[in-house]
Amino acid sequence: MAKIKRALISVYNKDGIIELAAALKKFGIEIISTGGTAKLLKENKIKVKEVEELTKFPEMMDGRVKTLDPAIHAGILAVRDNEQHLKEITAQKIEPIDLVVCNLYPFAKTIAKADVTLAEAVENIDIGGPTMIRSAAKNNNDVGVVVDPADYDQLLAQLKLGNGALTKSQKLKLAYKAFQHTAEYDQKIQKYLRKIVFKSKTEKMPEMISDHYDKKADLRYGENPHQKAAFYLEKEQHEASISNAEQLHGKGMSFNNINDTDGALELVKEFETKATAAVIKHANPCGIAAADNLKEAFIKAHAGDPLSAFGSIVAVNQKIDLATAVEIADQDKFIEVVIAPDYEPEALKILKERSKKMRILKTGALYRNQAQPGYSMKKVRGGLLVQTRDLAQTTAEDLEVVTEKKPTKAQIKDLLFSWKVVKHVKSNAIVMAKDEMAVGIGAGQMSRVDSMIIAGRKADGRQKDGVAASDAFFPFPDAIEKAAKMGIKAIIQPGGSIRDKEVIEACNKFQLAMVFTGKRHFRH
Ligand code: 93A
Repeated sequence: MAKIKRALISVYNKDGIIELAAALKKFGIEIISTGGTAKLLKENKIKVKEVEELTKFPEMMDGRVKTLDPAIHAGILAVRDNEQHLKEITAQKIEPIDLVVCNLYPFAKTIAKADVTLAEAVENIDIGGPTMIRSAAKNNNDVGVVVDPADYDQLLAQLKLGNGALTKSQKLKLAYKAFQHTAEYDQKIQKYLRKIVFKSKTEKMPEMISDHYDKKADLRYGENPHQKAAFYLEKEQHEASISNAEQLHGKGMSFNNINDTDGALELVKEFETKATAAVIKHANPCGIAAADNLKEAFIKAHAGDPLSAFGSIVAVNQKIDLATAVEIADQDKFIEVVIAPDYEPEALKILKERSKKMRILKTGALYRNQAQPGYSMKKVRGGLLVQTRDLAQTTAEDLEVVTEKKPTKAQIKDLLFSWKVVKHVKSNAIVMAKDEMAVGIGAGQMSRVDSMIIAGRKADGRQKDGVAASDAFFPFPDAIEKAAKMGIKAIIQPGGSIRDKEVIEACNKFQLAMVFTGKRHFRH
């Protein structure tokens, strides 16, 4: 293992950095450093080279450009056993950098301040730091990267053991942590900006809405045969939707088909990262599952409530392959509409052969555009209710554990899964899930406890040790008792009832874990 000769230290959080730098010096490591860090180290009698000496540029624009320079990045990225790389850096008088110690501008802390401005937040987006971290992590064969002051002691211990060198596996582990760190950092920025962008776009409701729609087609009839109907499209179409999907096969889409297919498609769109299939009846999911492949997802989705799945609509979020098509085309299943981003040619052939009538729709890349802010509408006699779309997203970090029992990792996965599903179920909605499969759904009841009972009845034992999601808070602890008796082990719900305390106590009594999302997903 090659010894570390040169380290670049550039840290915002300077805790422990003097001790670390002093110890690195003892290994004979040369230290290069940025403005504030170099100053602190020099004040503490540690010899450092300032980055300017390498870049031959002063730090510019209040530090926005300090380390963004080939003198730094070629030094980090050069592959040490690549002669051409070494020749090229030597020709430019650039020396290799073997260790990067860096932590970033405090973006999260900045945006947590009550009166933070956008400009202030943006100024705290670190560019040079993540770039160095990623360079070092990419070249982890030759370079170590430390992003967390809590890892300094371990680094020194490893150097001591390695006689001034790090092993490949130590460097690979550090690289993993580094990419995790920059990914989380970027995600915080994205989330912060998302809030601002979406808010400003949807703040003002339009004065007039009829102008936004054009008639696409007359439909045979409406919800019932004695009603006339037509399909109108928004003039501006961005994201993939039922409105711009292409029909490849089958009978014309009816009013109810369009409505139900919309529900199916919007539901699977929630699950970008995993193969997901949803089975919809009357705009409510009767089954949905995510799995490692689409065939398995479809089988699990259909098995959620096979009885209700008769005459259903199926949406999936990935290209349909032959294996999945064979399952969908199964003669025992009666499916009215299939919608997917795309179809393998032999899959499409099988589906077309299944029935002349079955409608087959293709959306193209499902996640081609981020969800557009837009509106959802409801007709009332003599008027129209218009609201912004329910685009609220919930991640593991948004969950507040309120019970003595904490949910396990597997439960959190299922809680987040069921929470995404419950958003698409008519209120009052309860979704029971296990292993990323909806095992029981209670929809459209006037009392929450009834929805819980129905979900349990549909699950028929499969909910045991599973989780449940409730689209709105529990007004009473009665539904919790029912859930506990049915074997549910964790619950996700918005919280916010005046009886939250009693509801939490009921969970504690039955040793259930419960998390609050702080957001509700009514859908009436
Ligand atoms: O403004 S930056 O995005 N541009 C850079 O080129 C750069 N290089 C390092 N931020 C940059 N850094 C960051 O400066 C580091 O990530 C670290 O957080 C901080 C250390 O600055 P100082 O040593 O001056 O306190």
